[in-house]
Amino acid sequence: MPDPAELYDAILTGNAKKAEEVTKAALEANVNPSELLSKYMIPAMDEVGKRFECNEYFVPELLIAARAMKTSLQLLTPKLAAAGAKATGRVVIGTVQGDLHDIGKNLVASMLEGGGFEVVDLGVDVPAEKFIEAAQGKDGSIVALSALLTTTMTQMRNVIQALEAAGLREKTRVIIGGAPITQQYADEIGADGYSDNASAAVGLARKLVGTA
Ligand code: B12
Repeated sequence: MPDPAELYDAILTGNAKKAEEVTKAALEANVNPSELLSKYMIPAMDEVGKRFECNEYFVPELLIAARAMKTSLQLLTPKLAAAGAKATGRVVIGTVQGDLHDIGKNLVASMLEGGGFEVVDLGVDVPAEKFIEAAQGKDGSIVALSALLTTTMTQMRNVIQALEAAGLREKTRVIIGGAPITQQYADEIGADGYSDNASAAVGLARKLVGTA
């Protein structure tokens, strides 16, 4: 059986095939899925994030690491749910209405999953009502909005206003990102946080958990 510690390297180097192989073998050998996640997978994604922040890794490395992480997570998720492992928090993520760009959003979603969050991915071109529906009844959720177009970033304000109108604003945190987004814009529309990359999005979400 491969050593479960090999999972760390497989994710760090973006080797999805190896990650799948080690995860399958570890689960067959009854290694605790929460242990796989907390000892090898999350630390590997944390390291990916650090390397990205100091310009050792770039977007392609992030994407392949995220893909390897996703491959393992897909195998692990049913076992984790069965074991009742508690997620760090819940994030509802989507690209706003009118916008079809999803590479950055997917990366943020994968990194958040890697960071232990339960992620509900609503996809692209998501109208405000869909975000509301997904946050309703789930107090403490973080709503994460992505936009890549200057013409669609204005939808972010609509989502915040719709949360207010639905009486959910106090119970929900809103984080935003995407190429045209800035901290100044986040402040202007009353979002709770902004980050310009997927790795920092995890730190941001961790900071906001429990503040809603
Ligand atoms: C790939 C791409 C496309 C692909 C998208 C494929 C896909 N599945 O996503 C296709 C070809 C479909 C496309 C279409 C269009 N595109 Co385009 N596209 C791009 C391009 C080249 C790269 C975007 C990308 O994937 N970057 C890589 C990812 C990893 O980076 P990212 O998205 O910024 O995400 C990171 C951060 O921003 C942050 N982040 C992102 N989301 C979130 C969310 C949260 C909550 C947080 C915390 C952080 C966060 O973390 C991410 C990871 O680190 C950009 C150019 C650019 N440099 O941005 C143009 C660009 C965004 N597109 C542009 C345009 C104009 C269009 C079109 C209108 C073109 C046309 N005339 O049809 C259409 C619009 C379609 C639509 N309705 O959405 C313009 C936008 C101009 C503007 N200022 O509005 C750009 C800037 C190109 C340009 N320079 O003109 N596009």
